[in-house]
Amino acid sequence: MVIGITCYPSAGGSGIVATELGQQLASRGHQVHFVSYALPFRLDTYQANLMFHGVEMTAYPLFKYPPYTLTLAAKMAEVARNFKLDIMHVHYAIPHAICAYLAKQLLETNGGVNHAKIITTLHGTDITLVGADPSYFDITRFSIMASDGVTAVSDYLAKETIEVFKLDKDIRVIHNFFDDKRFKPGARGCQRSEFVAEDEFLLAHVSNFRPVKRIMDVIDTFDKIRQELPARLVMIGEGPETILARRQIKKRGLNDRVILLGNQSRVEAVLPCADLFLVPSEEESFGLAALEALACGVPVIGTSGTGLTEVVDDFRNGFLLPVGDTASMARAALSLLKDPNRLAQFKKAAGEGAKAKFSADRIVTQYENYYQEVYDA
Ligand code: GMT
Repeated sequence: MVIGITCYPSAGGSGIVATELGQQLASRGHQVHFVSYALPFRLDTYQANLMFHGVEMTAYPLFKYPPYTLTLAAKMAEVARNFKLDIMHVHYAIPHAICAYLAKQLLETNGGVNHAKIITTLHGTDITLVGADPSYFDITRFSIMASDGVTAVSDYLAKETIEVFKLDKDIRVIHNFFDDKRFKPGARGCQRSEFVAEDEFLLAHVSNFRPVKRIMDVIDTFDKIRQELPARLVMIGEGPETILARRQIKKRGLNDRVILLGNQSRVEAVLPCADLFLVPSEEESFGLAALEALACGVPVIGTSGTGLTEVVDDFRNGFLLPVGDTASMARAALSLLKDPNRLAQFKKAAGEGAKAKFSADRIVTQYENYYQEVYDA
């Protein structure tokens, strides 16, 4: 098929899923066209069947807020027309779903023919935080209803979407996935000794450092752990809470215990070195970062009542605890770290569980089948 993919190019989960999906589809022989304002974060190597179309913005003094939505819609229409797209797949509803709708209208004006179907993939905060905000609610609901197909990255998110928007629409759940050729257990490509001494444990965290990730809980949980066991924490990513994190790390005297790596496009080079992954988020529709950790053989300490329940097998390859309960998170982590046999079992179950449920081979086929189904409808 000829597939257009629109996503945020920044280092967030939705852009990463969109990029990895495009790469997988291209390697299966589909022609994939990315449309965005910058080259997506993980789209860093040439690949056959894969093209990128940048959205150029024209600055004009009248525009306090440059109208990216309009420029993007026009670009999507241009790419759809020039390359005869079969599918316009947009990731993160706001504003991409409404841009796809506009692009379709543009293509169909003046007797134009459009055969591209719009598929919107909902990722989480586009529904739970931003979409539910009164200023975006109606337009988000409209753009979901106007899509030819809608997918959500978890049952949790699909239910939340139906509930929040009172929708009568089929939402197909297609879970996130990982490339098992890159994300593997074992310390390949990463030197544990770069982060910890031989007798120390390594904890890891990856996120965009937004308030929803509860970065202070990551630091607090780690602080409690390292008071009982020799350990270090490696934190990957950056965002609005990075400054607060640095301040907190300093205040607690953890400067030599916490390594802040900033954004890294190849997290699979670091994750296999870790013993445990911390993701104490307030909300998580799925938790791609947690899946990538599991895939690398790293058990997860995360939050219950979120989409993480579909990713982590509680008491098998991780522990899920109430939001904010850093005492229980630290206790769960310590119980594992102090029991080498159990830790080894959890690490094994992490890699196996991830591969059995979320390998690219399995999930990308679900997207291909869904594309065909929506195209034929
Ligand atoms: O929270 C993030 O990491 C960013 C956000 C995004 O859209 O970029 O992530 C959401 O989409 C990811 C990919 O589907 C999910 O794995 C995350 O759970 C989800 N984040 C939230 O729901 C908070």
